[in-house]
Amino acid sequence: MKDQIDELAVFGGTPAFQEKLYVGRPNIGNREQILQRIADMLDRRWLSNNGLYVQDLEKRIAKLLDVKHCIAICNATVALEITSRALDLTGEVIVPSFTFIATAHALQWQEITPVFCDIDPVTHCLNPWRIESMITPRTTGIVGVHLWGHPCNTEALTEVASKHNLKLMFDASHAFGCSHNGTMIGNFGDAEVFSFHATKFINAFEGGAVVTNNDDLATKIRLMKNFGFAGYDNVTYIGVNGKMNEACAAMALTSLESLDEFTQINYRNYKCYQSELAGIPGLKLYAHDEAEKRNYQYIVVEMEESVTQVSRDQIVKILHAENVMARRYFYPGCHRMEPYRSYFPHAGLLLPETERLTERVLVLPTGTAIDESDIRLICKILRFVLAHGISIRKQLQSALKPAHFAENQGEFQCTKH
Ligand code: T4K
Repeated sequence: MKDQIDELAVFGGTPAFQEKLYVGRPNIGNREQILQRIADMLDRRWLSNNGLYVQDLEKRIAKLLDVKHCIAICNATVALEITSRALDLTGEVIVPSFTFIATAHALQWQEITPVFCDIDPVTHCLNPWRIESMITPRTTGIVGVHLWGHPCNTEALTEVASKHNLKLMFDASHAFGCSHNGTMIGNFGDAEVFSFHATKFINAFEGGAVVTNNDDLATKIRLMKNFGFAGYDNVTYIGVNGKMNEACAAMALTSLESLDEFTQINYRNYKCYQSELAGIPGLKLYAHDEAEKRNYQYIVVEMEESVTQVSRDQIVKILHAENVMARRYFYPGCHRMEPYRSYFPHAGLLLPETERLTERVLVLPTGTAIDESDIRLICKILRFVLAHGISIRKQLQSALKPAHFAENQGEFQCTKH
């Protein structure tokens, strides 16, 4: 452990970890089971197109979430695209900017304008009280994001959507296995979309699903994800290829069987971070509601730079040097990425909480790939750095003179004027 500032890897010391610790390291589950499923799949020679694994996965998810329909899709981005099209969204749709870019892109890809709305500073989800002022005659829907697995204020969103005759769907990519007032996420709005990307709580290598209690919508989405085929040689609708293949479904089924184990490990890690970070001035761990079902997949820390003296970006640089690959999700906010920043250069004026959070949030590694001793060491580094905030900031600044930081996809480089 570091006793002197010069021992930090950013100043030339040895990195605390020999190998990189990543945010979003995949949970693997039962290796023998996945390999057995892949072998069976090869023996059966049924690799895609609504195979047995996909059917089984859809049934198990619908049962687990107590929802009428689950339609497996190749990834959540395509699932969002298909669902928004099936809901006849057009014109403008209200979304948060503090989310992964796919939430906005899925709309813009279909020439639907994402209108960015600010978030609640505590939950980091859409602020329902800000929505009415963003509604125009072109608005057709709202897409809420259950960020970090925390449910949106579904009651208030449902009320505003029905008052203005808007469709309501949720990007539930982070919220598989989570509940809201005792009801599983998957049962809110017109439809909800999950991601089973490799980095997600339950993973299918790449994958996603739409869940809904609406029979007609489910039928439409099933057609749309399979080119519109209603049977052999019979296309009744315009569609795309959104199918999940059998290898992905095999992985998802295996992952699903480890849901309790993954939850326990994530919860153990969360509690470890909670106790190790307690009392560090200027750091606040995002609180998961333990009275509800949660997957604890994201360890989110907010930093108050006026207290810590080192900025969030300086902390990221220090941690990366120690091989802790912390992330700045979801910096800089969708509204500051293309094409949106060119379309709406002043969007930030209406998004004060989003702008504030994108400068403060740090996401730390968790999941089955790390253990409590890793977490204790990460937190010790943070505690040490923040105990010497002013000196470290000065040393970082002088080490960088006369160059300045430039950003490149979360990494930092020095560039000359
Ligand atoms: N809506 C929301 C709210 C989302 O968060 C996402 C996805 C979507 C929609 C769209 O879902 P999908 O269409 O993907 O199903 C990553 C994931 O690629 C992305 O799926 C996820 N959100 C987002 C939060 O994180 P990046 O740009 O950070 O990816 P990347 O390559 O930097 O990897 C993330 C971390 O995971 C790294 O620290 C490395 C590690 N990693 C990654 C992979 C793929 C591994 O250790 N092993 C791996 O196999 O977006």
